Amino acid sequence: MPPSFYRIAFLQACFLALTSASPAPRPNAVGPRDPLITPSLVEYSPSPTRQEKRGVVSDLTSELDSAWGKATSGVAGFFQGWPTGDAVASSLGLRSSDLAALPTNVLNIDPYANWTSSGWNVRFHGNVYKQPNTSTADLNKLANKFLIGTDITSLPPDQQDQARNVTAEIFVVQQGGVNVSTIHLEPAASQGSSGQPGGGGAVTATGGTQDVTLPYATTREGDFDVFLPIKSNGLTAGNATQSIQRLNTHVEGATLGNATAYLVPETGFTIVSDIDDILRVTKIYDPAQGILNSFAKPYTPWENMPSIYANWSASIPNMHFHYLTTTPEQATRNYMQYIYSTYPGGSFDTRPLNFSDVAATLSIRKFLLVKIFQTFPRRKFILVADTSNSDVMRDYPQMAIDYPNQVQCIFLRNTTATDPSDHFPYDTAGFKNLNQQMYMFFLHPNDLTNLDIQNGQCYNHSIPQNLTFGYQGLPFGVNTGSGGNSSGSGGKTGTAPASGARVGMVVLAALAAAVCVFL
Ligand SMILES: *[C@@H]1O[C@H](CO)[C@@H](O)[C@H](O)[C@H]1NC(C)=O
Ligand SMILES: *[C@@H]1O[C@H](CO)[C@@H](O)[C@H](O)[C@H]1NC(C)=O
Ligand SMILES: *[C@@H]1O[C@H](CO)[C@@H](O)[C@H](O)[C@H]1NC(C)=O
Ligand SMILES: *[C@@H]1O[C@H](CO)[C@@H](O)[C@H](O)[C@H]1NC(C)=O
Ligand SMILES: *[C@@H]1O[C@H](CO)[C@@H](O)[C@H](O)[C@H]1NC(C)=O
Ligand SMILES: *[C@@H]1O[C@H](CO)[C@@H](O)[C@H](O)[C@H]1NC(C)=O
Ligand SMILES: *[C@@H]1O[C@H](CO)[C@@H](O)[C@H](O)[C@H]1NC(C)=O
Ligand SMILES: *[C@@H]1O[C@H](CO)[C@@H](O)[C@H](O)[C@H]1NC(C)=O
Ligand SMILES: *[C@@H]1O[C@H](CO)[C@@H](O)[C@H](O)[C@H]1NC(C)=O
Ligand SMILES: *[C@@H]1O[C@H](CO)[C@@H](O)[C@H](O)[C@H]1NC(C)=O
Ligand SMILES: *[C@@H]1O[C@H](CO)[C@@H](O)[C@H](O)[C@H]1NC(C)=O
Ligand SMILES: CC(=O)N[C@H]1CO[C@H](CO)[C@@H](O)[C@@H]1O
Repeated sequence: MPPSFYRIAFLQACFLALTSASPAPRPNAVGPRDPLITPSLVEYSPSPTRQEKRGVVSDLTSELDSAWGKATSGVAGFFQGWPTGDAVASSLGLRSSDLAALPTNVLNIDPYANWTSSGWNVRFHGNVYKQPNTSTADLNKLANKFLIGTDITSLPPDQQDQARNVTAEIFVVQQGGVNVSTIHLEPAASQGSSGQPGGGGAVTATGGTQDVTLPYATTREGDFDVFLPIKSNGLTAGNATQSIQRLNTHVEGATLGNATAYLVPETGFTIVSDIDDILRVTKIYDPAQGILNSFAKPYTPWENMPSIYANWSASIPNMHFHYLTTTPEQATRNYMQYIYSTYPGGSFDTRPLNFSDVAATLSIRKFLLVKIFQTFPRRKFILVADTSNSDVMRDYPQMAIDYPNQVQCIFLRNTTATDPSDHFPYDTAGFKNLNQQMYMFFLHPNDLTNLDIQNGQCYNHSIPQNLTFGYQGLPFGVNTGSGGNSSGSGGKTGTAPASGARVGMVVLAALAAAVCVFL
């Protein structure tokens, strides 16, 4: 394990401890009773003076912010601050005449469409950019900025090639103020043997051939994201079919701008699935590994997760799949390629470029979830991800509260359980008032087999749940929260120090301040 990892874990501990200790602790909650804390204090606090502690803690603030950003948004966090537009042009020394000569590329992200009184309403979204022809030597230099403790030249040739390709995708020059026209639409041919069909029951559309022009130019960052009603031209109405119809969307003049639009009827089930560490092995909680898995190594599925989705796609009529990841838009193409060759076809969402600072980054998932929930107010959603994303842990249960009739199931892989290198704490507080039948923390894809999710059976009774409804997986095995749920087959809540939680956190604050000195 890279030492930097422990550093992040401890910095998180500092952050958590300091933030949760700031309200005055209850008077009766004084006194270090938690046996987990004492041995560590001895082990980790040689002799920093009080004055130094203060200084160190405040000096750490900015580092904490960035570590916290990483901790809370996983790989998306490590990939915080990718350069855009002018920054790329200047870091590559590009002149405007160089740029003018480059072809324009369009990232056309697979849209979904809802049925409205004006007909099918398609959410076109994506990015317009130019990709400079950067030399191998420059790409190697740039790639090394991302790789942690690895020089690109030490990787096998195919991995070097991929790392350069991904780096080249990051160092693109987004094109603001551009009109996106013309987008050609036509019925998508059956996907046949290449990849998997577009979700349960997708059919070849009965019409829809037309050209559209988006009503607004791209944003400063080159993004476009707009709902646009299209002409029927023979399409089946959304209230006259249960099937998903698919249209090819092709942006004129762009060699890479093809995507499939999913015309999704008013009722039915939609899976909203995260990708990293649930559909592919990323290990976002282990920075060096996470970066290698994202930049250089071929994407690999997590265990037999593809067979779970294939079964849901085949057996649940008209299942709509929507892949929602907060990975930056620049990496979208790699994600789409991997997903469409491994999982059922479906619409896609990634991180729009205007969400740039840490606070905005943490609000993306909610923003995108709300958008799809409001677009399909009568569909039921099955939300899937893993415990290492703090935004998931907060937003998924909140969606069940804010849209009580729209969340059918929440499935969260407990990454700590199967991967001891995951030391990211996660907060289960949001699940406190949810019915256990609608959610499950699970260990392996097989735990999801034989569930009757259409009828709301989302909990597999053979998987004990260990929710404390507070922070779990903190350093030293500390949990916070009221615990109390003993569910599953005699599963008992973990080591949650119920009323002593605050005590633990106060002591941890002091401890963490001391520990940070030595990192
Ligand atoms: C289907 O939707 C259209 C457009 O919203 C509406 O005009 C029509 O009455 C609906 N038909 C039925 C059977 O509900
Ligand atoms: C990219 O640059 C290399 C080296 O300068 C050159 O050989 C190649 O033709 C260029 N490719 C394009 C598409 O311009
Ligand atoms: C890298 O990109 C080139 C050019 O698009 C492509 O031919 C090659 O297969 C890619 N390599 C990998 C490993 O993705
Ligand atoms: C984009 O389209 C609008 C409206 O058709 C037009 O006024 C504007 O000049 C166009 N912008 C560019 C950069 O072509
Ligand atoms: C994109 O779609 C257009 C029009 O259907 C087609 O001619 C072209 O070959 C497609 N490109 C790719 C890369 O699939
Ligand atoms: C980003 O742009 C979208 C529109 O494309 C807008 O709705 C959203 O509020 C913006 N988000 C931020 C953080 O600026
Ligand atoms: C269709 O989606 C748009 C955009 O989210 C939303 O405003 C509208 O209410 C939806 N229409 C229906 C009939 O659900
Ligand atoms: C996740 O797994 C870890 C390690 O087995 C366990 O301590 C923890 O209680 C589990 N969390 C949940 C929510 O089940
Ligand atoms: C809950 O804890 C039990 C006992 O440690 C463990 O066997 C089980 O896998 C845990 N459940 C989850 C979802 O991690
Ligand atoms: C529950 O999980 C077990 C173990 O992964 C699996 O064998 C079983 O099929 C699952 N489903 C049900 C309904 O028990
Ligand atoms: C496949 O999905 C269906 C529908 O949810 C379910 O009834 C069946 O048990 C699943 N089969 C497996 C092996 O998970
Ligand atoms: C399985 C189980 O007992 N779950 C319960 C956990 O606690 C919440 C809130 O008290 C209940 O709603 C669940 O049924």
